[in-house]
Amino acid sequence: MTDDFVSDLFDPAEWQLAPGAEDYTDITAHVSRDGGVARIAFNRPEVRNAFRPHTVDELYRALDIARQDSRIGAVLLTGNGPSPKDGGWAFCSGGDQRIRGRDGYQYDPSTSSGTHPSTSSGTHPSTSSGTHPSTSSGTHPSTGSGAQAQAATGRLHILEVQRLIRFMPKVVIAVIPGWAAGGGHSLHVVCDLSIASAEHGRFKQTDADVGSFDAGYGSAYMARQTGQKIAREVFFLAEEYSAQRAYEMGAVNRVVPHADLEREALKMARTVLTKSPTAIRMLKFAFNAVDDGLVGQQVFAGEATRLAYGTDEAVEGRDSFLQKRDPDWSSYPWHY
Ligand code: S0N
Repeated sequence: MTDDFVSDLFDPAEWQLAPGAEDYTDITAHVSRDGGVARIAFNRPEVRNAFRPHTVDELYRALDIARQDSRIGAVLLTGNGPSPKDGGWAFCSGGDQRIRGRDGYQYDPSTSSGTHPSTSSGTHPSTSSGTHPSTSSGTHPSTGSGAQAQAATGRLHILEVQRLIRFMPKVVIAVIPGWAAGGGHSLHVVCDLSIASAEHGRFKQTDADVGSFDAGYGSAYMARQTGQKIAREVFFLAEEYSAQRAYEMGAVNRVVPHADLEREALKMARTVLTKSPTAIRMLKFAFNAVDDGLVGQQVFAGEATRLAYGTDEAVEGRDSFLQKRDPDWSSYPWHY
């Protein structure tokens, strides 16, 4: 990837290449020059930014690098454009239908022979800290060696990207310059905030047209956002709707002139950066918890434990054990 041309809406004065981004082919990844915001973009505008397995590998990697970068508080997820073919704009049009197999895997002729680039290292970056909720086995499912890696090459693991967005303690903003369709529509649903181009922002949940269905966040969580009737209409009728209609549904936070889209998105991100990182982290996991069952409770509880470890009371518990004495809780009242 070079910085020669990224997207018509991309302002090179604001961004520098993200670590490791030189090798990406299907996405671009940048960090703001002031360090607090990541910009990650689908870069297949000729197919309305549809994703193939390799795209998903790169997307997961770039998001996870942003997750682990303690300078970054907000991520812009967008699609580069316009299409060199016809000038059309897209956020993302979901799974690349040209390579979809009967078994739910994707068979990509350009990557299915030999070792998939993202599987060659054998260890997913998110496993280095060992405890990310989306990687409970400690090894990313798309990694491995030999036959396992070969099989993993075709797997459409976009749902793992959804979980990474959901569980990363940073604010992820969907910046929608054009079509959000199918699995691309679901990605915008799972992002924390959405901002869309007034002129080109278009939404269509095509899953039922092509025989796929996001029965998780894409549909059920959308119903939480818009109400059941609207979400069912979006899925059952698969009609096109505008950015303004998406705003009226409660599916989009802001609709802005196309030319201002990335500037306004960056402004939103920078507003987030003025807030307490711990407050944002706890709020995001609190918003999630109500819909995420025991996993949501576990993530929120992990954060509560981390905060508790910072108190003198918890230090007394640890020290009493290490000093082989009874703990002295007398300085810590039973507050009401
Ligand atoms: C986005 C739409 C509505 C845009 O319409 P418009 O503007 O008229 O453009 P087109 O002329 O249709 O498109 C321009 C070029 O781009 C190609 N293209 C567009 N989308 C895709 C796509 N998703 N895959 C492959 N190519 C795509 C067009 O073919 C055209 O190319 P040329 O110029 O060569 O003709 C419209 O394009 C549209 O409806 N697109 C399809 C949207 C769609 O149905 N997406 C898939 C929905 N399902 C999912 O995303 C689920 C994926 C998934 O999560 C999954 C999970 C597990 C297992 C498998 C899958 C899986 O489905 O793979």
